[in-house]
Amino acid sequence: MFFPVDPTRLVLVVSIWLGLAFSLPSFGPNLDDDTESTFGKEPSDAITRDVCVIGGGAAGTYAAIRLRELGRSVVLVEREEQLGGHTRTYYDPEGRPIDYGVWVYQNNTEASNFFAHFNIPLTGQDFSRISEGSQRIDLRTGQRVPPPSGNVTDAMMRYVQILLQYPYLSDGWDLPDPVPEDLVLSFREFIEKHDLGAAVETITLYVQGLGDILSYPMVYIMKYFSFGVALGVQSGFSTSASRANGELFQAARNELGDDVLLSATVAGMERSDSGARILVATPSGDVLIEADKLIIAIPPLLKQLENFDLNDQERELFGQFGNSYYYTTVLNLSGVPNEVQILNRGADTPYNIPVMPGTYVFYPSQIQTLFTGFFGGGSQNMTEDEVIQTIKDNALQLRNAGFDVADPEILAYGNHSPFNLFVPAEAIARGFYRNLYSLQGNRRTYYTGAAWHAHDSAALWKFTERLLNERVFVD
Ligand SMILES: Cc1cc2nc3c(=O)[nH]c(=O)nc-3n(C[C@@H](O)[C@@H](O)[C@H](O)COP(=O)(O)OP(=O)(O)OC[C@H]3O[C@@H](n4cnc5c(N)ncnc54)[C@H](O)[C@@H]3O)c2cc1C
Ligand SMILES: *[C@@H]1O[C@H](CO)[C@@H](O)[C@H](O)[C@H]1NC(C)=O
Ligand SMILES: *[C@@H]1O[C@H](CO)[C@@H](O)[C@H](O)[C@H]1NC(C)=O
Ligand SMILES: *[C@@H]1O[C@H](CO)[C@@H](O)[C@H](O)[C@H]1NC(C)=O
Ligand SMILES: *[C@@H]1O[C@H](CO)[C@@H](O)[C@H](O)[C@H]1NC(C)=O
Repeated sequence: MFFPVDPTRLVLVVSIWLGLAFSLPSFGPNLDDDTESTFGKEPSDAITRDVCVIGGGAAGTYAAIRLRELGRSVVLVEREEQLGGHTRTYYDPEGRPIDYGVWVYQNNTEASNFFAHFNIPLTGQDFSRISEGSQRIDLRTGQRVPPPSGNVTDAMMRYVQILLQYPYLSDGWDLPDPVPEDLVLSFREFIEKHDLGAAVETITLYVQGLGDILSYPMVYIMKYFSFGVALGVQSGFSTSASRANGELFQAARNELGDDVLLSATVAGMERSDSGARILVATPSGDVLIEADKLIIAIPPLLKQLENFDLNDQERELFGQFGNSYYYTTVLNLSGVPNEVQILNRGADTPYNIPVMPGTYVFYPSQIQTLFTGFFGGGSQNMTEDEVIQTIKDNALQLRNAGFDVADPEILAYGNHSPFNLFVPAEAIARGFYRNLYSLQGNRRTYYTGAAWHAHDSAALWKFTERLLNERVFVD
């Protein structure tokens, strides 16, 4: 997610339709104490918790912190060495931070409360300095590309008016049956139907990482460039005042202490209507977790769910997901002025959409000569070497556009793949998401994360808050 171009402040009168029904929960009994080894080997440690959360990205970390705050015992299981998922912060040799993953937040209650919980101050993010310095260049050749023709402000306002017709998109995937036609058109068809060509650049600069975006079912674009995001464009996004969003997850890790297992993978699982047993492999040995409830907050691809005890229904639904590939870097790109952002545009493509795999944008950081490079792999699973080579090739094309760039040096690399999980429009029309949502609560298992709502941290915190209050605490 990214928003470097500010064609417009959307002038909208807005009513907020979301109300959270907070219900104070009662909680079910713990699992029967049954110390017998479930998975054929004796774990070195066994723990009992009200809730086990798997996946310590935006959604899972929020769930774990809130559950503890509301008096539940919890354990959070994360495969990597740190929490945060798509949130990454690079520190230069002098210790100055650059966020090169999640960058800005919608200013909603959950986001401000979550940061306030850790006493991390937020500030407004102002894009105007940078967006005025945008240069559009085809990074395959260095050729300059003109800005979109037509009235961008007008097209964006019409797009947002269409969004207002589908308020339930802000809440998850509770789509009506039949699913409205606009939502299952491809992005290409939708643009043509509503004459929104002038809005494509703005939308696609924000909606990054999807792959072949013109063929995407429109509902994914609308859930990404959502009404909440449009509000952010109008009244500002928030970001950590230190410009180091990773601090949020560092603070969460400190607070969770022994209740977080890092570098931990699921080695076995047995769920039933009375609870879950999860065997987790950690660097200090296997841990058997007995939990009353399980929250799964990872991308639900079969590949990521090895050793989970999936039933036929779960396997059939998760097996339908395809995914895209998305990468980021921090690079030292001397020769490009610090107030200039480089937008990769296709000189000869529909709506000048950049060609994938390729760079989306080189965005200047607070530090002279350092840029974040956002990179789309499209449908290609690339190696780190391939990504870095293509980014460097793209940067060197800037010489043909008149920039005296030195050989770019890559200072940090982030692999955000698998990024977006999607199914075809026909599956959505047939009720894929209705069936997916019917899994919530089965065998005491609940799901959150981007595949269940949107790639939007603040929106996921709101979604997770509702899941806790309306399902996890109530069932
Ligand atoms: C480059 C980039 C920039 C973005 N910028 C913004 C932005 O500015 N603002 C914004 O709101 N959103 C932004 N987003 C979207 C981002 O907010 C969401 O994608 C969000 O991170 C999704 O959270 P999640 O918890 O669903 O998934 P993730 O953050 O991906 O977390 C999933 C976690 O589960 C772990 N995991 C996976 N499999 C397993 C397993 N089998 N066992 C244990 N752990 C596992 C992963 O290691 C990861 O930590 C951006 C995303 C990217 C990639
Ligand atoms: C977020 O919204 C609140 C309430 O409307 C406001 O007080 C605060 O200043 C906003 N914060 C930022 C960083 O925009
Ligand atoms: C573009 O559209 C907006 C909103 O409809 C309008 O206010 C503005 O005058 C238009 N600009 C031009 C140059 O036509
Ligand atoms: C970036 O490159 C310039 C010139 O090549 C060099 O002077 C500077 O130290 C580099 N900065 C970092 C953080 O590597
Ligand atoms: C991409 O390829 C790597 C190396 O072959 C593999 O480990 C990884 O699982 C693949 N990722 C995805 C999302 O398919």
